[in-house]
Amino acid sequence: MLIKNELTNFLGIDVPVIQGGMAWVATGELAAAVSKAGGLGIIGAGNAPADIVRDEIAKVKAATDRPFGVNIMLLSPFVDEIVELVIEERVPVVTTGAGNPGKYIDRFKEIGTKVIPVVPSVALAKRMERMGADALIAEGNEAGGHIGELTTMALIPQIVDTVEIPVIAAGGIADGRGLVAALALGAKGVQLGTRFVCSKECTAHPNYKEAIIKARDRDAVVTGRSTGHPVRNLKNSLTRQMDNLERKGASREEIEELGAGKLRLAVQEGDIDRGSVMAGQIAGMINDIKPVQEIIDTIIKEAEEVIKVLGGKEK
Ligand code: TUI
Repeated sequence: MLIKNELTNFLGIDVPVIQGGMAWVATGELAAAVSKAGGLGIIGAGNAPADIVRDEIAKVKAATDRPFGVNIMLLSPFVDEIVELVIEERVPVVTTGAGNPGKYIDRFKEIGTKVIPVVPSVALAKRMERMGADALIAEGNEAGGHIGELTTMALIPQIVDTVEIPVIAAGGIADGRGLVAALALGAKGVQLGTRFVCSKECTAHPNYKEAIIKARDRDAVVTGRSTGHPVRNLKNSLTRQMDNLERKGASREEIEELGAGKLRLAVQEGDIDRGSVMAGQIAGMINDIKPVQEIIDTIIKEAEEVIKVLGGKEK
């Protein structure tokens, strides 16, 4: 198999495909399905307290012995209790988002939990490597949810050239072509979010999945730029209301208040007009709901075909 490398060996997975730790969306069901299919499934802790996340960890452990991870969203008020939970449960891998996890890294490493922070810049990549991160997820602006400034195309090679640890590419990737492109830029694997939302095992409301399927190339827009926490989500009443507030020069508090609870509203209640339907720019390319195993198998098959066409040799 062409696709095995130092990252798959290090993580103990079959294919270099990691599932994004999406708040509310990345439940134990989805994470278990991805890990069973040979990738790395990730539970998204989001803004949930430890008791909720503990149940999701139990679901994965009951479904598979394969490695999995928990994503810690560093803006959450429950970060400290999630850190304790992950340590108590000996979760094999931690990814982090929306901040600098530096002060927690040593504690994870002490118990052998692998730490993979999401970084949006070369500066943070360097800092994370110095502080002991095992690998990095370099996430481009094409991604859904909370995003950085740089595109995947520009960010990946710059980070790859700066650090020694493996880099995983995220943002704008949903198929085998994207995987090969990421490998060409020097990444050792990819993280997919939006593609896995439209999987059979994902427990998000059917309306949420349908909104991604209906989305076209320019529908995944950025709101909340003025708050310092820009978010990419599908255009709807909420994004228009956000735009109006921002244009009027509303305060950060006012804009954040409008956004509060809106991801849950879309994911769980299925209110895709007033809720925040976080999704990446690649949403326009996703046209079906497939089982996780089929998503992963298709990506690998496509990637191998692309490599063959490009003149690579199969091992
Ligand atoms: O974290 C994500 N995506 C997310 S988190 C989220 S929940 C949320 N909802 C509304 C507003 C804010 C958050 C929804 N989607 N992706 C990983 C990611 N991390 N993207 C960007 C970053 C990031 C940004 C700044 C990581 C580190 C960072 O560091 C700043 C610093 O403190 O140095």
